[in-house]
Parts: sequence; C-alpha cells; structure tokens
Amino acid sequence: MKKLSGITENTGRRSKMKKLLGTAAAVLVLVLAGGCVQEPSAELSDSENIQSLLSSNSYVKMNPLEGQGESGGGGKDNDFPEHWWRKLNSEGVFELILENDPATGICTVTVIRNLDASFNIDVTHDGVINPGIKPISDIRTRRLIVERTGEDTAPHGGWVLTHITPAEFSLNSGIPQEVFIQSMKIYQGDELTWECYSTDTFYSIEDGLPVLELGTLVRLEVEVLHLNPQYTPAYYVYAHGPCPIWPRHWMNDDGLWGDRIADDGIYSYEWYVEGSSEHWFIAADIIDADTMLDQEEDDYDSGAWGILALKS
Ligand SMILES: [Ca+2]
Ligand SMILES: [Ca+2]
Ligand SMILES: [Ca+2]
Ligand SMILES: [Ca+2]
Repeated sequence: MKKLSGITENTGRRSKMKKLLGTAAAVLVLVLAGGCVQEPSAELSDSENIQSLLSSNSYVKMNPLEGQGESGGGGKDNDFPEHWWRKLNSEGVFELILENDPATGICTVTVIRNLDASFNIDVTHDGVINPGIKPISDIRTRRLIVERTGEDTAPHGGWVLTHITPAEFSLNSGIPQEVFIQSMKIYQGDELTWECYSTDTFYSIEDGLPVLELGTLVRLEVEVLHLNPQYTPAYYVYAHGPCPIWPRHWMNDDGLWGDRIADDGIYSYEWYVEGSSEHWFIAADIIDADTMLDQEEDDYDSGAWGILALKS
C-alpha cells in the first residue's frame, strides 16, 4: 500500500491525466451508465462489488459547479461580466479504473466523469440577462481507496471506502488549459482545518476530511496558476460551497472581505457556514480572463478542485 491520509504521491499535475488515461497499471476499466449496477450480493465479484459501492456512494459525487452567484467586484465593476453561470447538459458515464487487482483486499480506483455543460456569460452591463453561450467539455477525476474489511455477505461484499482525493476538473475540449488551482486551505476561525497541495493526496474518510460546524466563520484560501496571462486581471477565482445566498462567490486577493494580505497570490472567501445537507462539496474554480471578457468566442478555459466537507 503506497498511500495514507495526508501523504502525497510525487507526480506532477500535468503528467497526471496522461498517466491516468494511458496507465499500464489499470487492471480493469469499467464504464457504467448511471443506475446500471446490479444489486449487491455475495454472488458478485470484487470488481462488481466495488462498482456497486461506488456508484451509490455520495462521497464519490462531483458537483457540476452550476448556478448563479457573485460575478465579482460588488457587481458594479465592468471588468467582470454582468452575469455568468454554468448549466449542466449531461454528466456522461461513470468510469472506474481499478489500478490493481482487488484480490489483494485493497484497491486504488480512479473515478472519471465527463461534464457536458454550457457557460452562460453576459458581458453587456445593461440590466438585462442576455448571455452568450460557450460550450463546456470537462473531465472530472478523483481517486479513492477501497478495502475489503468484512465478510462476503456484508453489503458490497465487505468493501468499504476508506480514502478519497479531491476532485479535479480539467478541460476535455481540445482547448489548451492555461489556468489551474494549486492549493486549497480551509480555516475555521483562525484554525487551519484542512489543506491540499496536490489532487494526488489521499484523505481518510474517517478523519482526513474537513469537518465544519454550522454557523462557524470559515475561510477558503487558494493559490492559482495561469500559464499564459494575457490580461489584467489574468483570471477570476470563485468559491463554491455552503455559502450564503448564492452557491458561488468571488474570491479576492485585495486584502478585504476576509483576505488577510493584499496581492500575496492567496485568494480568499470567508463566510458563515449554512445549509442543511449531511455534507457539502467545497470547490475553488479559476476562469481565464480570455473566457470572461467576451460572450462570443469558443474559448472556455477553467480548472477547479473540490473536496467533500462533513457537517460536525
Ligand atoms: Ca446584460
Ligand atoms: Ca491575499
Ligand atoms: Ca476570449
Ligand atoms: Ca486560455
């Protein structure tokens, strides 16, 4: 076993997709449409039990980052669009890559979901919602570890989920991706609750995920990368999660609204946790200014990381 909570595999970000998609280590690739999973039973093989465990497990879900939210700059700044939002068209199939033989009783799995969506963007500040639409074709990847801990007759043949990585959203459109999230930190008050510097880091379901208390002041801090900045600002950064009013908020690096230091490359959003669900998907999202400054061009360029947060 090569991974534990908080331990990062030493692989580079941009080599990762290549590694995943061309991996020689994969022993089994399973592609299943949603819902097409057999009922769990002792008759199933290990791989079938893993499929049934993961296809019904809410920890495996990856949010499409849909919905309206803050554009940024208090809504008055013409550098930001008047409105923008993603609209999900289809999530495609659910692809599982078993990276080793599950007969060992422990298995690392890559989960891939495609995302077919529309980027609605309105850059005309006229008080009217009149967006253009840019196509989104994304691939969302997460890895996880499952272990066989019980008897064959236990649910899913005894297989349980023990560790997950963050979900990573990458372009699958053929357009070169130039914007990336580099790190994520979640604070409650001034205490660091959770941090991530690589989407290859596995977190224990048991005690490695952020656990948030309702009503607590939470701050998300992220660092980002633009490989080819063309504009000032070169990109826009957003938080998604159990936030007030909107599910999406602008993250700033201007030393205000929770951002501790202006212009230090750390973008922040601070809020009081609300929401009633059992757990939440907290994501950070960077969008290229080239995408945000017009509503005609087919140039959607964005990257995101998302992690599950549990309610205490
Ligand atoms: Ca408009
Ligand atoms: Ca800052
Ligand atoms: Ca453009
Ligand atoms: Ca770009």
